[in-house]
Amino acid sequence: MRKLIMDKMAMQRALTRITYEIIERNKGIKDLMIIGIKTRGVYLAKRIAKRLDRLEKAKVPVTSLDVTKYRDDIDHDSSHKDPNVVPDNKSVSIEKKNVVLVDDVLYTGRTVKAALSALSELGRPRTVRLAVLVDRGHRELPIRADFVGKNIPSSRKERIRVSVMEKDHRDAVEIIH
Ligand code: 3GP
Ligand code: 5GP
Ligand code: MG
Repeated sequence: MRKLIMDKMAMQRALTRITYEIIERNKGIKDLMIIGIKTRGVYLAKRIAKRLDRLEKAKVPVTSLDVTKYRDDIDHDSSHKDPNVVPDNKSVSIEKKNVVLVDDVLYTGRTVKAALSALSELGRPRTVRLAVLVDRGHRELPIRADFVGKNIPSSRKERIRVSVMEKDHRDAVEIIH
């Protein structure tokens, strides 16, 4: 069974609110850098960066991290192996930057942990914050998001399907059980 949790408008509003929250927390966009976690986190990161550019009339750098390349996304137990972390652009400087990591769904927190390890290899940012479209609970590590589109309490058996226009030809968040 599938239930629509967020439609196109709800997703847009959530991303807009998160963008304002980022500006407020950062007191502007100085030294801000947006890093999307592949795959869908990257599209969401780009959308947030676009909103930041529009609101603050300046360009905010946006890049991506691949932390899921060797993760098995279907079998959760095997996905708990240490993921291979592949920063897209090793020459990108995160030194003293205020980094905002962006992902579609926050679940156990292991992906974020991998992303934090990847960042520490790239340099020492001033701050790292986390923005997610959906927090579905079930954390296995002491990790939380600073900016949340929507909290969706889920059972472990359920799945959250995030569809983005850029990849899936529609914007939607659904819960599948
Ligand atoms: P993403 O790469 O855009 O984040 O095939 C990978 C996709 O499967 C991921 O898309 C992710 O959103 C989705 N997915 C659905 N359920 C799960 C899950 O339980 N664990 C993980 N790791 N990915 C899941
Ligand atoms: P975590 O590492 O926190 O367990 O899971 C986060 C990553 O796994 C996210 O990048 C997300 O893509 C994926 N993920 C985990 N559970 C779900 C889910 O129910 N739906 C979707 N779309 N992705 C999930
Ligand atoms: Mg993801």
